[in-house]
Amino acid sequence: MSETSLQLDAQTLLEQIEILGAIGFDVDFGGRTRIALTDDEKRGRDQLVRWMNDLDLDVRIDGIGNIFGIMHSENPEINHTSLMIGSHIDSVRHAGALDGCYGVLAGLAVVRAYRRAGAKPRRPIIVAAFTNEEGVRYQPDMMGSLVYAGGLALDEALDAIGTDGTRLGDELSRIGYAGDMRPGEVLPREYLELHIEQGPILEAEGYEIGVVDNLQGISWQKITVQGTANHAGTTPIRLRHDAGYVAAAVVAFLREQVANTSNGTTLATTGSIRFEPDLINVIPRKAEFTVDLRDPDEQKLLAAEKKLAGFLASISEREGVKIESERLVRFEPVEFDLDLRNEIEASSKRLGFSTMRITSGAGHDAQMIARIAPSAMIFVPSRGGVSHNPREHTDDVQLIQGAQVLLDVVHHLLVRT
Ligand code: HGY
Ligand code: MN
Ligand code: MN
Repeated sequence: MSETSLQLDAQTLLEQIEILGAIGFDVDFGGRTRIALTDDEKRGRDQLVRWMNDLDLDVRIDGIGNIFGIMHSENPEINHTSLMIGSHIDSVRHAGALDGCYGVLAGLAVVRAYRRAGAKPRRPIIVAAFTNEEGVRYQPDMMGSLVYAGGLALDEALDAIGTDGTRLGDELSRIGYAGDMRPGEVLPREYLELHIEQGPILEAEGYEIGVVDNLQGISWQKITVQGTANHAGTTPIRLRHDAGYVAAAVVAFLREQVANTSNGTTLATTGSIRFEPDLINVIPRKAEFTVDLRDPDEQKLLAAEKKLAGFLASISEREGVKIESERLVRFEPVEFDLDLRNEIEASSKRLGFSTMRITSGAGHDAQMIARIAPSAMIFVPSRGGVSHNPREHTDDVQLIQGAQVLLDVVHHLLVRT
């Protein structure tokens, strides 16, 4: 079958992005919220399964709720022969419509091209939507692909307690996605993930396609500071054990002494912070906050973690507070498969699209699948580099270009088989 008979149905891809993007949409604030295993995410899952059934895919759900749509081929064996195209459809709060969803729906578009050409691929194609990629309710992030890749035991994942106190396994059963397939029962021969860059580089440098060389390391901690509540008006500064001040000092330290001194490679973020008793005239007795550290270089990420630990020890001494740190996530940097990267570059050039090699700042399911199969990612530009935000945007023409590259790479991988 020639590549010319494989035509991307761009219209349906764009329509499905819009339909899925409407699920969990917040008319007041903007953006959609489909946090893992919530009712809205279930609605998104149900819609995806309907679309997989429309394409006559063999739909399987595994024990952590990963959804697989299998397009069988002449070869009845699907284990270690399949080409997997995946990403996620869960979101952060008030998210854009593209993060994750674009890659899953582009996978359906690839299958649709084969169906429309009346062609059976030489090897099975599997479209995957992994559970809880964002990790904002249950940690770690990329959880479904991590369990699938054997990096986290299923039982441990099912017992994860969310930021809302719920148990992951109970929620998975409640929404009806506790599947019977054993995670990892079917492993791919290779894995591709098409994703928006979520950063500013492709747009700023003027390139159409990002060939992702590697993905930076990620370190997530939850830090709890125990101080002493006291009166804001009567307690002299020198007598305070102020958990609020300590938390703020740590956040400032991370920016000034960790990120700013790393010549821009180490990123430090405190995305969530909570005080108790959280009252205007009471010195906080307790502060709970998160730290997200990232760097493409493992040694520099270790150095950043060490610097933070040293500062926590010294400030707890100085301010007479107790500080505990709980590790939530720790993933080392990942290098993607060179052969697949070259295929992505060759397809982009065949299609006349400019490419640049790029590092992924965000975590992705591909970094987990890279543990068990050759994996690679294709990026398209994000307007203004904005993501995890209702303003996330990529032009239709750019979305279509990315999907065309994906289809071309799949065709060439299956033809060379
Ligand atoms: O945190 C990340 O980079 C991903 O969006 N889960
Ligand atoms: Mn994503
Ligand atoms: Mn994301």
